[in-house]
Parts: sequence; structure tokens; C-alpha cells
Amino acid sequence: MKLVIQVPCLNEEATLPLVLETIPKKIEGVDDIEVLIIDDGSTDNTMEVAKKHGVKHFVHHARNQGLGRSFHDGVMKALEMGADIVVNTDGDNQYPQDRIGDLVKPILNGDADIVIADRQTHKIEHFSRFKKVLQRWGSAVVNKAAATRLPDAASGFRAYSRESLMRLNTITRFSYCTETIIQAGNKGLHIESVEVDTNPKLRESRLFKSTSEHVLKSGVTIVRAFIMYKPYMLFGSLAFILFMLGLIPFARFIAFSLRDGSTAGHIQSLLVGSLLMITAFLCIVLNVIADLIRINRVLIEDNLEHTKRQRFDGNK
Ligand SMILES: Nc1nc2c(ncn2[C@@H]2O[C@H](COP(=O)(O)OP(=O)(O)O)[C@@H](O)[C@H]2O)c(=O)[nH]1
Ligand SMILES: [Mg+2]
Repeated sequence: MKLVIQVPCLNEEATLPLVLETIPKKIEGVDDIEVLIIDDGSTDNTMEVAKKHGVKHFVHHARNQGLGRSFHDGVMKALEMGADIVVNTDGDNQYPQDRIGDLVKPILNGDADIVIADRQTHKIEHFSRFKKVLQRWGSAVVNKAAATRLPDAASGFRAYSRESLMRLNTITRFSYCTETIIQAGNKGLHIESVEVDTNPKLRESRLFKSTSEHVLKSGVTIVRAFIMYKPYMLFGSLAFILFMLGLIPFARFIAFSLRDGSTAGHIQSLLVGSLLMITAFLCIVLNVIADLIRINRVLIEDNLEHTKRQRFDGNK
């Protein structure tokens, strides 16, 4: 049983030693633990620091490619290395590496495909009240899209089984965290949650400059996920609401025409009603198109899974 612990790094020379020193050397049920550093165009000494701490496996981007791409490339490398389980932890020592054993346990026992550390955000002191509320709402929407019940959807401290990685395909450069949950949920993978306490904050987030940026980008990811996996929930509801709204001016037109015995002066209602109905119809068309594209994606993903197995299963 081989465990690969991957650490995406963008200029983490200051905190990486702390992370590497706290990664467990032995975990029950695991024969081999390897560390993989994904250096995403760091301009500091991240690589040298990692090598000095005995790291032997690297993915290196000459230029910054973003966390999503780094996660993707790290996973490909880990599968190539023959990983049975991949754990992701951050280079800023936000997560307690000594809990990696608890994270991989449900996978070792065959009880889960993915395990996500619940940071218990309500307890984190440096999170503002606003950020905590957003955190809760964000997780609620992700759970709705994924049909899961996870307390902390944005946590990056996770363990993935080899099998789940064969099936997951992340496409967004940004915010792969929510994307993986929604995909995994929709593919029927079993996700578990393990409570952890986070370490004190050592620096500001580099992924988001402000809370509003975080909300906006997460919002886009979630809307896109709904369009990709549950188009009827978005377009279907919109079509229904617009259709119902469109009925009102039509009813008004008929009622007034009957009362006055003439349609004169009420044509505007017809116009507004028609506009709403046409928009409702367009939503239905979009729903049909999104659904056809979804079917196509299922086939492409089947193909991708097959390719990944062919490419990596020889390494086992
Ligand atoms: N590969 C890559 N990693 C990044 C990038 N930005 C941040 N990271 C890493 O992603 C992890 C989380 O970033 P962090 O700034 O702590 O964001 P937080 O999750 O909001 O705390 C850290 O290990 C960073 O080194 C990036 O552009 N590319
Ligand atoms: Mg952090």
C-alpha cells in the first residue's frame, strides 16, 4: 500500500520545512510513504528547501499555472508513481499533518473513496463571522449540487483513493476543491469527513485577495457545476418561473379585452407576456442542449478513465 502526500507550493520556503517535518514517517496499514512537491513557478527557494528535507519527487512548472492545474498534474504524477492513496496538504502548514493517518484510515478500511478533513471553521479564531457564515452557505450549496452532507467543502486537506482519482477529472484551473466534491457526489463515490483542528495562521491566503473575490469565484464554480450536472435545476426552474410570470399579462389582456369588448390599449400586455414566454422557451432549449452535452461528457469521461487505467495500471 503506497501513499503519496502531495503539497502544492507557490513560494513556500518559509513554511514548507514545518510541513515536511510533521509528515508522519509511519502509518498503520501503509507500506510506503512518499512526498511529492508541486512547485508552481515559485521564485523563492521552495525546491532547494524541499530537496534539503529529503524530498525526491517533484512536479515543476516553469510558470505559475494555478492550483487547479497543479492538483491535476500532481495527481497524474502520483498515479505514475503507483500511489494507492493520494493525500493533499498545503505548503503553509495550515493543516495538521500528524492527522494524515486518520484521513487515510476510512480508505484503507474500504469505507470511503475520498476523505475530507473538516476544519471545523466555526472554531477558527482568525475567520471573521462573515467568513464563517459564507463558509456554511457555500458548503450547503455544494452539498445540494453533489447530494452530499459535508460540513467543510472548501477544505484542501484530503485523501483520495486511486480508484476515485481514475474517475475524477477536474477542469477548472481555479477552485478544484468544490469541483471534485460535486463530481464525486454525482459519480456515486463515497465521501467521508474527519474532524481536525487547524494550525495557527502563518500568513495571508494567496488564493484569494479578498472575501468578495472568494465569493465571486466560488459562485461561478457552483453555477457552472449546476449547469454541468443538474441543468434542469437551473434552466428548468428559470423556465417555470418565466412561464408563470408570462401568464399574468396574458390573463390581464384577456380580462380587460372581455370587459371592454375591444383589445385596443391592451396590446402591451401581450407583448410583455410573449417576451416572458419566449425567454422561458429559450431556457428549455438551453436545458436540452446542456443535457445533450452532459451525455457527451459521460462518454468522454468513460474514455478518459479507460485511458488513465491503461496508462497507469502498468505501474502497479
Ligand atoms: N500550485 C499552486 N499552489 C498555490 C497557488 N496559490 C497558492 N497555492 C498553494 O495552495 C495552498 C493553499 O494556498 P493558501 O494561500 O494557503 O490559500 P488558502 O487555502 O486560502 O489558505 C498552499 O500550499 C499554496 O502554496 C498557485 O497559484 N499555484
Ligand atoms: Mg492557507
